[in-house]
Amino acid sequence: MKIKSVKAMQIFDSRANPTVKATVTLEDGTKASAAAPSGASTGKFEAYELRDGGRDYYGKGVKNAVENVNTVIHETLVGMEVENQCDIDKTMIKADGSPNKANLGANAILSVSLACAKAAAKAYKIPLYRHIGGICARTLPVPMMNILNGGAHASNTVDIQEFMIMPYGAKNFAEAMKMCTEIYHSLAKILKEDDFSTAVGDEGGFAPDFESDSVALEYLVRAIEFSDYEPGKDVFIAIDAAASEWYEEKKGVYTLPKRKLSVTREELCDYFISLKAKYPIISIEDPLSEDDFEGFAKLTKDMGTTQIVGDDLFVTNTERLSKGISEHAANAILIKPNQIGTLTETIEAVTLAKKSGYNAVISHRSGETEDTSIADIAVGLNCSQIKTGAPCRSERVAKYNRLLEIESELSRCARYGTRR
Ligand code: 2PG
Ligand code: MG
Repeated sequence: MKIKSVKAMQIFDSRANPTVKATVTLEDGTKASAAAPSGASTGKFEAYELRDGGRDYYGKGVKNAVENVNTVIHETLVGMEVENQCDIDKTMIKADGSPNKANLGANAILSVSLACAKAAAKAYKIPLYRHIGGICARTLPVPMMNILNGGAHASNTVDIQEFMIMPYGAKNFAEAMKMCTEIYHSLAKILKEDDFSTAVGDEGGFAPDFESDSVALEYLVRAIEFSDYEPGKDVFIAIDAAASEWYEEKKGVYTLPKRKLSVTREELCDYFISLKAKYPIISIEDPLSEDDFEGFAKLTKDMGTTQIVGDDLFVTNTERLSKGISEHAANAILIKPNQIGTLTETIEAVTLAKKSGYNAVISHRSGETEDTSIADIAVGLNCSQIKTGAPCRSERVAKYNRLLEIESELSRCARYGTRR
């Protein structure tokens, strides 16, 4: 099925910032669209997000990225077979010509890459996850659901960016959603009773002014118990420190901006170990800065079975992941398609992770749209974990609802993610 045209337009994400939406039309009239998400706590090694600069949209316009889709990308892809994803992605990478997609923009390239995959699936009359994973696609990921927000995603007093619940005790994805939404409601109730705000952050989690991370973790445990689940048995806790945001390169220390507290790398690692000793934490993302492979390796060793996830550390990039694997830094990778810019490279990162015994956690960005591709990518690649925010704000809930739909479609062939 040949590509007839590739077109883009500027739309808006969940933080009122412009983003790129691409539409691919095939010769038989099949059409599909995809939109690029955008981060706030972005890693410095991510693929380049092309923004216009200047006064309009406070510099965040994407008119140039849209133009690149409508001209260069359209011209190079017209006539190509849409099912040939790898060829399409490699053609765009070549047309861009830079090492990090700085010329055409990773936002331009990713939206087209995903739109091509959707168009191919549509042309074959199969769901996107089936197109990506063939008959192997059947794992429903365990949600890593962010119900308390801090860091760069909320204007509260909490420095850790995300406090998440993981319902491993569920027997399927639908039950996982029941458990998580009940806990979310319980948390709202308890917060209200204690006169805390229930306003939400960028990813739909509550963002109260807690005086410490321990208080946040206490509330999570209380909310789990209030919903009649057992912390550490039915439901576990995961955190994303997003510690690159804290690192002061010149001084070599981590300064927590909200609490205005400076600590060394060793103190920070001891702090995570002490939190893990008190709470049922099974996963810690970006506990250290994006340059510190050595620190990641030491903490991964010291924390034994704890999942240590590299987000800013690896940026969905197989070169950085290879370095991590050879140095034993972390034991899991966060997979964000827009960090690398094409579906093919996203698949390569997941494949390398799995081959090397690393877990792969599919993830949204803090700035999102109604696009649900990551739900299909998770199932298509049989990734057993997904991070896509709270069960609140439609750009987050849309991904969960898509997973519910996939689970019901797969019926008895669906397999809910397990812990390794
Ligand atoms: C993260 C993400 C998503 P952002 O750090 O993992 O939760 O945040 O998109 O702002 O980088
Ligand atoms: Mg992160």
